[in-house]
Amino acid sequence: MFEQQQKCGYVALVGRPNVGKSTLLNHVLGQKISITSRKPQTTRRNLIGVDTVDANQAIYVDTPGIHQHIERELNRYMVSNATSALSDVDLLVVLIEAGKIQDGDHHVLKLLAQHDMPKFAVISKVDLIKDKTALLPQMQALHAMGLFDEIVPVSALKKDGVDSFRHHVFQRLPMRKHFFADDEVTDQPERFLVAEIVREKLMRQLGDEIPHSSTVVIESFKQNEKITEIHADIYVERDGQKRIVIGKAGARMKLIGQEARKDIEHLLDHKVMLHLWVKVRKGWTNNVGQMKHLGYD
Ligand SMILES: Nc1nc2c(ncn2[C@@H]2O[C@H](COP(=O)(O)OP(=O)(O)O)[C@@H](O)[C@H]2O)c(=O)[nH]1
Ligand SMILES: [Mg+2]
Repeated sequence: MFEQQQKCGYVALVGRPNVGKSTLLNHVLGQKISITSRKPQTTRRNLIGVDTVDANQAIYVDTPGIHQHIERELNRYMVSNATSALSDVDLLVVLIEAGKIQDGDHHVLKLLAQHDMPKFAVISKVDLIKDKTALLPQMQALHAMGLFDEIVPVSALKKDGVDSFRHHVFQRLPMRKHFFADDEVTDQPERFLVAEIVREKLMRQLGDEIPHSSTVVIESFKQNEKITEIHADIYVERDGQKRIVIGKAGARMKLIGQEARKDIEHLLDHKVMLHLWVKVRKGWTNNVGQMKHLGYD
């Protein structure tokens, strides 16, 4: 492709927690790079996913959910990661769940209005609405705000509207030489993606409290021809949480390990031996020094 014909730009996916930002990114890329769960605040930091088709390259930035309930330093870290993405991109995409615009959305919309790059609204999870005419009032309300260049209804899970969304995004990209090679999908190192997979299984397997108190650090990552051997530490905040993660006779840890290993083998396309270890770091989610130590820099 001639470089002078190339289009390339950064596209931020933003919105309140749990609207489907990471799921949309994974379906745009046709590959899972960002972990997802039913629980809010699964994504903890900005993560890049690159969608290249011929002359077009959209560099998506998946972000943590934006919200106003800052309880701990970790929440502050997450929200400031997300809001930092509002400034340095070529296109802002806000996701709003099908149904109605909620208070949490209004907060995000107010922030968006302070930035003057082009903006799209994606109405997400439209599969949850049986009668599609019920979407019209929401689309009209978004239109009436006068903020958006496109309003695109999407169901990432049903693959509905995803290609149309990609197409609209490509159309808005500035003429610019590609930043990434055509086959690059993310800038994240494998170690980070592996830690995230383990964290996803924790998010999905445990109740409400522990997921938000836990994190995963890869201690070692050794690859030979036959197998990749990975040691990962799971950090929680209290001894009681550690007991729950381990489960009766180690049953829950075993399950988390099995599920994570399957996904990691798929990611690396290699046989994996995964060793998990649970450690306690009292109050780490509210301690900037400890957070830094655990990779939230
Ligand atoms: N029904 C339905 N659920 C979805 C869709 N997209 C995401 N979800 C679910 O919404 C929840 C939150 O998704 P996630 O991508 O983690 O949201 P994020 O916090 O905005 O990144 C998960 O349980 C997803 O499976 C969709 O298109 N349809
Ligand atoms: Mg997410």
